[in-house]
Amino acid sequence: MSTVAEQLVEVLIQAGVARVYGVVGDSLNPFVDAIRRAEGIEWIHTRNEEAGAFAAASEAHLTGQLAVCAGSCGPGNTHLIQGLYDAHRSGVPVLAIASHITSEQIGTSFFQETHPERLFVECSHYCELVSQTSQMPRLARIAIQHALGRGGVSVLVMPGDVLHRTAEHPTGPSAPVIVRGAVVPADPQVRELAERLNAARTVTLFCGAGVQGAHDAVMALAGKLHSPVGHSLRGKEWIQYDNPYDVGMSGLLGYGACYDATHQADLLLLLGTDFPYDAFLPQRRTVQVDHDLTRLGRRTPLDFAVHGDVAATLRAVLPLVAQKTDRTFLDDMLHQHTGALEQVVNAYTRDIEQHVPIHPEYAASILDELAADDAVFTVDTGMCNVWAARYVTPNGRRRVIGSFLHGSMANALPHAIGAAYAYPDRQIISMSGDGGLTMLLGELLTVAEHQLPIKIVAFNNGSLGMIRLEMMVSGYPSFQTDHGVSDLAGLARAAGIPGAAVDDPADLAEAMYTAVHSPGPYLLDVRTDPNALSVPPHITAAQVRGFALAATRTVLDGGVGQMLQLAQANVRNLPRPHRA
Ligand SMILES: Cc1ncc(C[n+]2csc(CCOP(=O)(O)OP(=O)(O)O)c2C)c(N)n1
Repeated sequence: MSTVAEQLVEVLIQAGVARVYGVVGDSLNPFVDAIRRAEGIEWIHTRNEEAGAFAAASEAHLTGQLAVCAGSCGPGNTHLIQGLYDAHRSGVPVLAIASHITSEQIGTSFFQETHPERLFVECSHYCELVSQTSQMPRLARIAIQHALGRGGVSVLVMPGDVLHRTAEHPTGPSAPVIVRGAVVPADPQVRELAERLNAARTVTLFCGAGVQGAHDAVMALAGKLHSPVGHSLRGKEWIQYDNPYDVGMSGLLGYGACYDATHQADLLLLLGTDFPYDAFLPQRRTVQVDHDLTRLGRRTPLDFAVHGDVAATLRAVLPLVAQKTDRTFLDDMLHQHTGALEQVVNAYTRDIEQHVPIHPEYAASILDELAADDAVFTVDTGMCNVWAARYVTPNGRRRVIGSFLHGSMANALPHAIGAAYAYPDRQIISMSGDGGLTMLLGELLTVAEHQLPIKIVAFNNGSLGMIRLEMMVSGYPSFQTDHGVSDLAGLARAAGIPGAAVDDPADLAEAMYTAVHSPGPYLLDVRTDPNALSVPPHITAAQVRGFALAATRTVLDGGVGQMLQLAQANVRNLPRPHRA
């Protein structure tokens, strides 16, 4: 008979799990040993369980399939938390195996005792203690199905002694449902949606991550309605490419005419977005489509809502939507978008090749140019979010992920580790802040040990730059944000990863080329300007104050990379000349 640990491993293999990320230890040992002996599943050692959870989150995010991490009792569990929050808030299916102290000691304040079944409640859909062998393998299957079915984290709390015991029930076969069915909206809702779209003179579409797989349908609807199409940060990778209706992004990092298009339309249609910054939404004349009923009306009062997948809903409604004839609103917004980008772009491109320290915008634009067409970018929380939002040009094949909902620092490198396992044949680029990279610096050793061909582009401004900016616009002097520029390339080399530092913008293109084309891992330490995006020249003091106080949409206006060329191309292709 197999042990409970062996049974658990067998259930994971049946669910298609190929690896478990984490750090070994005490109560977890029976599980780790079962992995050692099993075929078709491997243990991936990370230097910190937090990184293991981030790596699993990334793998789940990119593939949509279940990914697994594990931590030993007590501190091994508590380290998992950050990455599990990230996975859970991003709605991606991760199972955490949280081993626990031996059963007879639970409740005695034993060495390393925590209560994992309480600890993980807030960052999971399902979190259960397996206290008896008779609960297995059923609870393992329920945990997996919760992670996949509800989209998020499940935690199995496994005392070491239970893992070690002989299984009571045969494992048996299992076929977890991995492919989701479509959420098809009800007919009356589809009809009313069509009536509202037809009745409105002007309609703007605002797209979130829920438009994945619905690009064609959104374009078809925009074409019929002559609608500007804006997006959130998470929606960008799915909708901004091949989009002649693009008016940019909304939110603190936003740019272009998205804000105006969403506020000036007669009707705003939210598609698959749970965009949290309600101050950027008009709070009126809004209709929402989402596959998750709980999100409807969460950010704004709604005139009407439809429960359905975006693609299924749009496919159903399109035949009922009449072709609008007046495209004045769309054309105005496209011109406004281009104008807005032209205005800001000069400030960030003028003399950029001579600017020392290097403009991070310049580094990001070169990276965008040199990165592969199907590269996966993982992006650190901090200013790298801004550079990725504005300079990484989506094309439908590239992926851009980050801790966009939990907003945790240090995510990019461990996310890149998960991405490298998920897609061993694709180029994986970690856009890391120096603060983020050094927060989980040990993961350089993980990259080196497993020879993961990750290209780490470190935006090394010697500063917690995002917070420096926040302090400044809130009227605080910057304090405790700048701790000196570290030799990140030297640290990488010490860890066994080739690396180079670059501080002369004239050398940047060649250095970046070397980095992205190196066959194995590489760290490019780009010495960037901590003052980037501090106060763009056309921003007034009142607007700067407004960033903190009223979330004005303009303060973070900065360079926008190829977005300007895309916008200019869209305007050039307008079917009639620009009206004055
Ligand atoms: C774990 C964690 N701690 C603190 C913060 C607050 N925070 C957000 S961005 C940031 C600075 C990031 O600095 P760095 O990685 O150097 O990137 P930069 O903004 O300079 O590009 C901080 C401290 C956070 N989001 N997560």
